[in-house]
Amino acid sequence: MEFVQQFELWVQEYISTARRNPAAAAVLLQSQEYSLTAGGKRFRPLLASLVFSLYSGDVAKIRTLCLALEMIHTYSLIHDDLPCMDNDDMRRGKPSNHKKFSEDIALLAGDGLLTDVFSLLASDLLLKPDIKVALISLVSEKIGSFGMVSGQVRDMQATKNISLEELKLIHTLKTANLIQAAAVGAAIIAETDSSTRHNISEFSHALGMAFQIKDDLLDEADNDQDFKSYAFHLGPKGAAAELEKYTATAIQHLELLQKPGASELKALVDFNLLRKS
Ligand code: GRG
Repeated sequence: MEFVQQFELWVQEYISTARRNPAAAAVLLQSQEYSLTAGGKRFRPLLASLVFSLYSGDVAKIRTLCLALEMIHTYSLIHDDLPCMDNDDMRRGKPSNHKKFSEDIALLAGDGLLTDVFSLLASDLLLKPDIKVALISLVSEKIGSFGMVSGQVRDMQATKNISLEELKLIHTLKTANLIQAAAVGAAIIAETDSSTRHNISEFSHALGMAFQIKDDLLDEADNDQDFKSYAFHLGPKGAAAELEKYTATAIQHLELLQKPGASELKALVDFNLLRKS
């Protein structure tokens, strides 16, 4: 079975288990399900699965990490769309969560998704305790006050005078950090050595930066006037050159892994270059 189909089954199982919990408020679960199943690309779980499969075939071991990544991604999008943040009415061609439900439910749906990640990771019976602690530590570091949340605050506070250096930091924290958590989390579960993990960390940081620049370029029509985009700072050609640069760095680090199976990861790097959404 293709990994993404497998992942969709895991999401459905997760939703069914949540529904069986008598404490859960029905509307909260409906709101979470709405955004968890709204047609995301599943890029971060796919990345985790491809890194993991370089070292192990026991795919059940990355189920929780993959669910956690998508739950965090979903929470961040729900909150990002709220009127107090980006105030977006639409997401993935559908009404954003707070438009479909309400602001209070959307806020709490995100809070619940984020919190539930940690109980899921802590209670996974397939993972050894030291691995669970390492995953919880990695994920919380990448998305918390010293990671994605600060990226969002820096983004909100950015002004027209923002430097390219600050823009890169925002993109590292907002976007690359969760992509790194996917790849490094998979390397932790696969119990790889520290030099392998270092390469995977560098690879995924470069991929994360490339992912964000591609996103900027896809939105180019809106973005060349948006001072928070690479296109604004470097022009479309300069932004495309940065995309090439980060893509090449990602591939260099993949090659250092010296794994024939890394060709699938290379295909994912290329997918980012060519993607249309
Ligand atoms: C609210 C704490 C908090 C953080 C929000 C991640 C984020 C920070 C905001 C979302 C908006 C944005 C442009 C984020 C950058 C990352 C990015 C390119 C997200 C889109 O990811 P895709 O393309 O989305 O994987 P799909 O729809 O495919 O799941």
